[in-house]
Amino acid sequence: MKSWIQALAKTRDRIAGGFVRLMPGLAKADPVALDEWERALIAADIAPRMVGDWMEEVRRRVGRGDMREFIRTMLMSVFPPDVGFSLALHPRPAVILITGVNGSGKTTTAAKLGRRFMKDGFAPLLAAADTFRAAGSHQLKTWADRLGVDSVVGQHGGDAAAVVFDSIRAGQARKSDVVLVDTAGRMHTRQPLMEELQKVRRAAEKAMTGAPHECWIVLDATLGHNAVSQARVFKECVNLTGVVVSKLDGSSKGGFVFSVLRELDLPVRYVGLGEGEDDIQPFSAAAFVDGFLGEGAAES
Ligand SMILES: Nc1nc2c(ncn2[C@@H]2O[C@H](COP(=O)(O)OP(=O)(O)OP(=O)(O)O)[C@@H](O)[C@H]2O)c(=O)[nH]1
Ligand SMILES: [Mg+2]
Repeated sequence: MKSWIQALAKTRDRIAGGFVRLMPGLAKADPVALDEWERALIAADIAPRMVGDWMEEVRRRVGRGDMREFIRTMLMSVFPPDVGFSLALHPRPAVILITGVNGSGKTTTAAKLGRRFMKDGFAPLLAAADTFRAAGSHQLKTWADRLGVDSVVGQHGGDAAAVVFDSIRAGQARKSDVVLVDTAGRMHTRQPLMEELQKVRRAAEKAMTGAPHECWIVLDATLGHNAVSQARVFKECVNLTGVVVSKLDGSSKGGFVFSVLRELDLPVRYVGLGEGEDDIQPFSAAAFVDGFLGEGAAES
């Protein structure tokens, strides 16, 4: 299982030596260190507007006391307090629709979440509603069988909306706690595919009042800030309620996570830290900021 510190190594490596190296210079109000710090933030794919705001605060503060703790608190304040996501607040079964562009990590995320919920004592059901790709449903079914999680699988070429309807009804009959619906990848620019997603959503509503209770988009962290523009289109189309960031471990642009809430008004629910079945964690502002700043950032 990968840690946040390991997973954010590539983002930190973008800045030779990492952020911690710059701290002594900031503490001494060294203008070169300040410029380097600003460039480092931009290189990590943080929105320039946010970097501008931070730099103003940092410049006001440099040379006065412990910069590391000041910066850590400033970065943490971007996020709401860590409360985590609670299935218990939802009716049974809670229906979670997992959406996103091609290859973003939806199927892997659905499987990892299924395992996580099962470990937490819930009864999950994985619904393979990617009927578009021949291997789509098969891939989730393989995960489900390996993890020992219940599943409903759609036929290749079948109607994804029908699979969603059937899987929610199956979840009710089998007394599942949560139905995790894996959908086919779609480009946000392809209108007919986005309409199909709306149809999938309506099928969930028809199967169970109030469903889907959550609709998440999986954002590939290797795309950095570009992933945010995709999410905007999905949000307009299907009323997203949250974000899962995948592949944080493979990304050097992890800084985009700082802009998700401000630009999309959506919480980051979970983060994928690797390809393994346990490499998913509830989003934690403290873990993210410490991973971003590097070893030693937490103590000061
Ligand atoms: N390193 C890393 N790889 C990941 C992570 N999540 C997914 N992947 C990899 O990303 C690739 C695509 O993952 P899938 O889950 O198949 O993506 P998808 O969104 O379902 O793809 P489509 O259904 O084709 O749209 C796979 O090779 C996964 O192993 C992660 O958190 N870290
Ligand atoms: Mg998939």
